[in-house]
Amino acid sequence: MRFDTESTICAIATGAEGAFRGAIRVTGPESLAIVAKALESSNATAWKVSRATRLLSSIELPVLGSVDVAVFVWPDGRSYTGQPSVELHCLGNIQILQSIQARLIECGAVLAQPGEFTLRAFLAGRLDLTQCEAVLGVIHASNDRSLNVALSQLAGGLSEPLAHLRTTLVNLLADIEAGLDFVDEDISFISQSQITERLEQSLDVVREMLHQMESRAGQTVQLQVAIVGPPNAGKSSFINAIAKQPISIVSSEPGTTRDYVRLRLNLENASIDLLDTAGLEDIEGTTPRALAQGFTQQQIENADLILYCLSVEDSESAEWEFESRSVPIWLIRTKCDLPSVGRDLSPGYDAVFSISIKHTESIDRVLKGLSDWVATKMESFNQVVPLTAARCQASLNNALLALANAKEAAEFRLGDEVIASEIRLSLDEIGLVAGTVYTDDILDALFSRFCIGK
Ligand SMILES: Nc1nc2c(ncn2[C@@H]2O[C@H](COP(=O)(O)OP(=O)(O)OP(=O)(O)O)[C@@H](O)[C@H]2O)c(=O)[nH]1
Ligand SMILES: [Mg+2]
Repeated sequence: MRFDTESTICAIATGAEGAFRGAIRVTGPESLAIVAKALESSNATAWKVSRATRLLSSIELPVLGSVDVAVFVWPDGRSYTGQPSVELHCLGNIQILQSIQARLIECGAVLAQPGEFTLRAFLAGRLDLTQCEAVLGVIHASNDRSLNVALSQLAGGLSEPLAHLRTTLVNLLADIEAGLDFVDEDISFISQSQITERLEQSLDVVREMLHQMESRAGQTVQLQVAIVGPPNAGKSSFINAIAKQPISIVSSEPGTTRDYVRLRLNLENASIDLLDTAGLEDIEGTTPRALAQGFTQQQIENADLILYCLSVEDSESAEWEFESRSVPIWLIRTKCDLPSVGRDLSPGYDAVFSISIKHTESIDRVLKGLSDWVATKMESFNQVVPLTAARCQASLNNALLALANAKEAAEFRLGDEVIASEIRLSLDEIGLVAGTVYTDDILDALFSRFCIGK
C-alpha cells in the first residue's frame, strides 16, 4: 500500500452489478484540472469555484459518444479525503463508468488502490482508525442488522469518549510535568490526591469502554438463521429434531406456530440462533394468525440465512421469491419419507437438502451444512468489525494496566517521573485505538481489506 497523498487518484465508487446511478471519485491536488481536461470543458472559469458546487456537463467517450454527467466539485479541503475532490455521476452502466475512468487515467489520474480514499481521509485527520474500520464494516455489512452495528460505530461509538479521555490524560500529564521542572524548589501544580482522583476517573472510562466493546462484539457475530415456508411444511418438527426435544408445537393443523421460537445452537465455530416462524400465508387482519405474518417478515429481514421448507408432498405452495434475496436461501425438502409429487423446482437456491424427522442422518446433514456455512461466515466477520474490537481491546487493556500502575505510583509516592511515564504509556495505547498514533502494519492490514473506490 502506498501512503502518498500527492497523486490524484480515481475509481468507480459504485458497485459493479449495475444500478440506476453510478459515480466515479477523483481526489488529490490535480482533481479539478484532470476532470476539466477529461470533460474538455471549454468553460474554464466554471472550474474556478471556491466552494462545493454541482455542475452539469457531458463527456465524449470512444464508441459510446457524448454522455451526460453531473459533476460535484469540492475545490478545497472540505471533502471526505480532505483534498480537492470531484465526483462524476452518470447512468450506472459499467461500460460507461469504466470508459470515464479510463479517460480520467489518460488525463493524469492514477487508479486508486483498495481503501485509498478512506486512507486519505484518515491521514487528513478526518477519520480515526475506529471510524475507518466502521466504514469497512458498512461496506461489508451483509444485512440491516450488521449495518446498524457498523453505523453506530461510525456515528461516534468509541471515537468521542476516546478523544475526551485523551485530552483529560494529556492535561494531567501537563500538570505533572510542569511540576517536574520545579522539583528542587518543591513547587507542585497538583496534589497526589488530585492525581489519584483524576487517574481513577480515567480508569473508570477505560473500563466502561472495554465493557461496551465486549457487548458490541457479541452483538455482531450472533448469526440468525430463519426457518420459513408455507404452513404445515414441517418447520416446527424440523427445529425440534435439531433441538432433540420439543421446543415448538407441532400439529397437523396448518397455522400452528404463531410466535417465533428461538433455538441457540452451538456449532463448532460459533453459536447461531435458529428461528422457527409462522407459516407464510396471504392473510390480513388482526387475528393472531394474521399478526404472526409480521413476526415472520421481521425474522426474514434479520436473517443471515434462510432455510425455505417445502414438503415433498406439496404441489401447490409458492417457491421462495428470489427478487427479494439479500442472503443465501437453502431449500429444505421436508417429509421425504412420504411419496413425492415430483414437482420441478427452481434452480435458484444456494443449497438443497432433503430431510425427514424420521431419519436423523438427514437432519445431521443440514447441521453439517450449517457448520460449514458458519465457518466461512465467521471468517469474513472476524476480518471486519470484531477485528476492531480485538485490537482496541488489547490496547485498552494495556492502557488500563498503565493507568493502574500510575495510580499505584501516586499512592505509594514513587515520584512524579514514574507516574508521568505510565501516563505516557497509556496515551500511546489510547493513541493506537484512536488513530493519533499508528503503525504502518495497522494501516496496511486495515486498508488493504477495502475495495477500490472506497
Ligand atoms: N411423515 C412426516 N411427517 C412430518 C414430518 N415433519 C412434519 N411432519 C408432520 O407435518 C405436520 C406439520 O408439522 P409442523 O412441524 O407443525 O409444521 P409447521 O411447518 O411448523 O406448520 P405451521 O406452524 O402451521 O406453519 C405434523 O402433523 C407433523 O407431524 C416428516 O418428516 N415426516
Ligand atoms: Mg410450526
